[in-house]
Amino acid sequence: MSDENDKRPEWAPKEGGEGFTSKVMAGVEGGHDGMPGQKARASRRPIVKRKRLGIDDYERGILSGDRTILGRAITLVESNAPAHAEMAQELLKRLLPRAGESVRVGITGVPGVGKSTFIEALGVHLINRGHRVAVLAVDPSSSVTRGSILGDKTRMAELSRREEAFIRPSPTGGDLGGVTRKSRETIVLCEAFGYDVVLIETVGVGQSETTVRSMVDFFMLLMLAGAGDELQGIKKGVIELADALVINKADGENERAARIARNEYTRALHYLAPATAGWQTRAHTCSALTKTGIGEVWRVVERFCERGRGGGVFEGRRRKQVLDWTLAMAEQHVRDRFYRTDAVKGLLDIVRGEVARGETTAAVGARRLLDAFYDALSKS
Ligand SMILES: Nc1nc2c(ncn2[C@@H]2O[C@H](COP(=O)(O)OP(=O)(O)OP(=O)(O)O)[C@@H](O)[C@H]2O)c(=O)[nH]1
Ligand SMILES: [Mg+2]
Repeated sequence: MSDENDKRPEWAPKEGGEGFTSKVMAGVEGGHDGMPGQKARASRRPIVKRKRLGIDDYERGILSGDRTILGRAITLVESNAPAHAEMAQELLKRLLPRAGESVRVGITGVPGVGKSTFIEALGVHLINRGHRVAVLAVDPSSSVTRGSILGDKTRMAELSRREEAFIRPSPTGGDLGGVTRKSRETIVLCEAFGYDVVLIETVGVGQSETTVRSMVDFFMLLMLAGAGDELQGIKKGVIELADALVINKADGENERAARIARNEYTRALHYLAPATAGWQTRAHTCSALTKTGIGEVWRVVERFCERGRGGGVFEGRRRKQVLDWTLAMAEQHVRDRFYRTDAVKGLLDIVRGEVARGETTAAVGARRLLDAFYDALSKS
């Protein structure tokens, strides 16, 4: 067994291409990286430590279309080490002028609705039309449900074999704020690299829909028709975030039910405030499995972009997103600092008790905590 594929994680399909950035690669191969061409027997070779990359290597690699370097740059922005953070921010600053040229599409829906299958079908459709597609996943609960995100990759076997596609699983670990930052920065890297469509899959868990909505231009909710209450399983409020509802699995016996559901949703949507000003959200049907209706769904996205770009809605949303994000990061920082301050920690239980017993008013309690906080800040 000296096949290089053996070095991949067990969930990776045998034919998976470079899109599987997390595959384990042999350190040295014949003809690779300017090494003299020799018959590499990868499995017997000791794994050679990868060369450390400097900021210029990252920049050059990304701008020249080196997907291995893109993968490593994403690992860099995902790192929680302070030394990496500084380099990552410098790299992002350099690449920012080249980012922003893509359409960012968020795709959500309950587990099993067919998101990964849909992304596979849509991704291949887009590549065949000359696009370059990056697929990212946002899963704030990934430390718990890691299995499902890894499982996704096998559902995208065809897409992952295509040169023009890049698939990156969800960043793991950390809170929602951390995952959000990593995903947003990964989008910048992918755009600078030249991907003009970024598809972001998220599982309908916790706050992930709102998070993904805040980083995409177009947000799509995949749904299923049929059995009883059609709203079942979909969290309240998620429909209001969507620019399109897509009823998947409209194939075989399910096709008729899907059409009926589409009409019902389209009627109901008229009574909801639109997710995007000036855009009427509608319901559509498709089958990710038979690849029917995929082109139609993409035309909806294209229409949305044409309209949005013309009226400035598109740019306005992006500007607002980046500003909101800036402030959210600053607020998060202050909040963390507040709760990590020893003087505040020491006082918190006391104030809590006094306020609960009605001995102190809320305003006085807050004032005491803030005084302790500012006092500690001025001494630090
Ligand atoms: N009949 C039919 N089956 C489909 C269709 N799309 C997906 N499926 C099947 O539905 C199952 C779940 O599909 P996935 O693409 O993994 O669903 P997902 O939404 O990504 O699931 P999670 O990642 O677990 O949240 C698989 O068995 C697919 O083959 C479709 O259009 N028609
Ligand atoms: Mg999936």
